[in-house]
Amino acid sequence: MNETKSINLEKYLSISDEVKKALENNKPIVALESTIISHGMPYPKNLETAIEAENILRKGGVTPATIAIIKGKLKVGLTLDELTYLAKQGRNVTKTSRRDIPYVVSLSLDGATTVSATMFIASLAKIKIFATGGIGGVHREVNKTMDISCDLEELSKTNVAIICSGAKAILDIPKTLEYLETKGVLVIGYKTNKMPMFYTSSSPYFVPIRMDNIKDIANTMKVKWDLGLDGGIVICNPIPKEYEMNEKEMNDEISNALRKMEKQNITGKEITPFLLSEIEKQTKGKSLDSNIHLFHHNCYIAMQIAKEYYNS
Ligand code: PSU
Ligand code: MN
Repeated sequence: MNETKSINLEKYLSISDEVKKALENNKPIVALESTIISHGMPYPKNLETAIEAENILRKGGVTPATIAIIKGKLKVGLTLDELTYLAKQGRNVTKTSRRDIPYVVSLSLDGATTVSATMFIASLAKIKIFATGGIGGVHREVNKTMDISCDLEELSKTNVAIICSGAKAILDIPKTLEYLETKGVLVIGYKTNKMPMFYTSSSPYFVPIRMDNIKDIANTMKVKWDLGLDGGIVICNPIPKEYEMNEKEMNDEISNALRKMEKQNITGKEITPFLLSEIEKQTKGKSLDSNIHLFHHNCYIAMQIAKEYYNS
């Protein structure tokens, strides 16, 4: 059974030499997603942001593993050429969640992996830690649309800890927290009692658990998985105050973007990229700057968690 599994994996999975070496030597690794590059930000800022994210990790002695699907191969660790290609292609690349992986692979297509697909591929490569901007969640009009990101389901079953700035303010945060609780997903506020909302460091909603030091977080990860409590962990790291946006202003921008979305009949997986780019246009790039800063800060904290987790 195991043998079949490893033969299959080799056929589909392509791990870079840098990541392979780190895996073999049990050195800290942090996974990064690629939808944030192709669908989350415009070129060339997306490329600069992705390169800087990798640099933050390397500077701290942690190996970055950016994940994407290139010509049907599940890639763990991208070359600069591959990163540049994804950044330039932008939305021409298929936004790939767990659902879309078999389609993208079997037709040898290129896929930018979302949180769910990145977690899944990271776990195939035995990578435990993943940094990004924000996770998907329950959308505000869920009663009408049933729109719930498959990121939440992935978190319920895949053993990867994700460091993010909470869930985007375009979502229904209380319902997202409820869903995560139902699924037994551990949500930790790093140095905060409140659920950060991506562009803003705080919100009216409490996180279930607060932790103030990296050691406690790394130990908690170990205990959870030692006990066979399968599933992910969401570590919420608020955007640094100097980069956050005004909450009231942000809510107005979001309402405008949501109205536009309805008028233009945007549905399904197009919703998140549409809202992000509308908000970016409306705020004249200010939200993009916040997005970049919070993402890099998450990489920095993920670097510290990875070092603690692998070295203790
Ligand atoms: N948040 C961002 N930028 C992004 C995303 C989230 O600031 O690009 C992406 C992530 O890849 C996340 C996905 O997994 O959006 C969720 O999409 P959906 O809501 O369609 O599940
Ligand atoms: Mn959706």
